[in-house]
Amino acid sequence: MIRDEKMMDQLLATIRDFVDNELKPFEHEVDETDAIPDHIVQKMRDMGLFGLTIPEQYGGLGITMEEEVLVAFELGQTSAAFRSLIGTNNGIGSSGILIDGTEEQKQKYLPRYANGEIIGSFCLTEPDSGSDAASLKTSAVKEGDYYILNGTKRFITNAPRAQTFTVMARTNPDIKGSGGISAFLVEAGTSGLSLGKIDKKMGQKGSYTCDVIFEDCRIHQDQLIGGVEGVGFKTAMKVLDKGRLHIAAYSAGMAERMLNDALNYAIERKQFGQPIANFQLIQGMLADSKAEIYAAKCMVIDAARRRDLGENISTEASCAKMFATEMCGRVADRCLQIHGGAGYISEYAIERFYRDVRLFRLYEGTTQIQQIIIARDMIRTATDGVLK
Ligand code: COS
Repeated sequence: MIRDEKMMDQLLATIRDFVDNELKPFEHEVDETDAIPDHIVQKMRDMGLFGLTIPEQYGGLGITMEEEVLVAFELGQTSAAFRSLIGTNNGIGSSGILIDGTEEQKQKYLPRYANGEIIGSFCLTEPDSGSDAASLKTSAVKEGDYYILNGTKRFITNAPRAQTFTVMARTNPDIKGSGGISAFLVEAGTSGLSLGKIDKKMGQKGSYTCDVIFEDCRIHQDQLIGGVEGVGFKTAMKVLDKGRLHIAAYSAGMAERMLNDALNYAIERKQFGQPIANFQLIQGMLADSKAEIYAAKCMVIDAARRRDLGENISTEASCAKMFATEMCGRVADRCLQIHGGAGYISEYAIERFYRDVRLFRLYEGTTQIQQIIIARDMIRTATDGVLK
C-alpha cells in the first residue's frame, strides 16, 4: 500500500540521490577499510533512515511493506554494508518489539531505534542451531523477578555496534521444541553479556557480525518481549517473514545494479572490432537477467501488498526470498562473465558484489529452508492441517 504517491516519489528520489552521490563514491573504500565512514552514518541518522519502518507515533516514518520494498530496490543500487547498517533497526532488530512487545517496551525502545540513537540486533542462531532454530539451547531460568541467561548466539548482524539484542532463549527445558522458547530484549552493558571477535566474512565488508555470549546474564522480567513466555519462536518466525521479503526486495535491487554495470561495460568494451553488447551470446545473458529481475520485483511487490492487507504471507515471503536471492546469484555470475577477466579484478564493482550477494541465499533462512516452508504450507493447506 502506498499511502501518498507524491510523498513516496519524493522519498525514493531523495534516497536515489543519496545513494548515487554519497554512497556509491565510498563503495570501494568501505570494502577496502571494512568500515563505513562516520559522516555517512550521521547522514543516515539525519535522513531518518534508521526509522523508516518504525510507526510515526514512535518517531519513525512508518512506511508500509510496499513502500519498504520500493526503498529496498533503491538501497540495492549500492553496497550491501550500507543497507545492513540500517537494516536491523528497520527489520529484525526492532520487529520483535514492534510485532509482539508491550506498549511500555515499544515506548522505551522504538523511538531510539527510529532516530538511530541505538542499534538493535536479532539473536536466534547458535553454534549448534542454525536451520533447526527450534533446537536452540540458550537458557533463561527464572529467579524471582529476573531471568538468568546462559548460551552463545552466532553470526549476529550488527552485534558489535548494537545496544539491544532480541534474544530467543529456552525458558522451559521440558519442552524441547519451539513451545519452550521465549524472546527477550537484552541491553548492551548488562553484566554477563559479552561479544566474540568480529567474524572475517567473504564479503559485505563494513557490515559486522560476531558471537553474543551470555554467562549468568541477569535481566529483569520486564525485558520478556510481550510479557509472555513460550511464544518467542513464533515471534522470531513473524520477524523473519517480514525480513525475508525485505531481503528479496534488496536482492532484486542489487541484481539491477549489477546488470546496469554489466550493460554499460558491454556497450563500452570492444572485441572483434565492435562492442561486445552486439554479440548475441552477451545479449542472452543480459536478457535473461532483465526478465528474472522483473519477475522477482513483481513477486516482491505482490507479497508486500498482501502483507499490507493483513494476509498471512509466510509462503509468499519464502517464495520471494528463494526466487530473488537465487536469481541474484545467477545475475552476479552472468554479470561477472560479461566483464570477462576484468570482472575478477577488484577495480570493478562486480568483483565485490559477487562476494556480497552470496550471503543472501544463506541468511534469514537458506534456500533449502524456504523450500521446506513453501512445501509444508502447500501440504498443510491441501490436507486441512491433517498432514503438517
Ligand atoms: N508465523 C507465526 N507462527 C509460525 C510461523 C510464522 N511464520 N512459522 C511457524 N510458526 C509456528 C507454527 O505454527 C508452530 O506453532 P504451534 O506449535 O502452535 O503449532 C510453531 O511456530 C513451530 O513451527 P514449526 O513446527 O513449523 O517449526 P519447525 O521447528 O518445524 O521449524 C522452520 C520451522 C524450519 C521453518 C524454522 O526453524 C526456520 O525458519 N528455520 C530457519 C531459521 C532462520 O531463518 N535462521 C536464520 C537466522 S536468523 S537472521
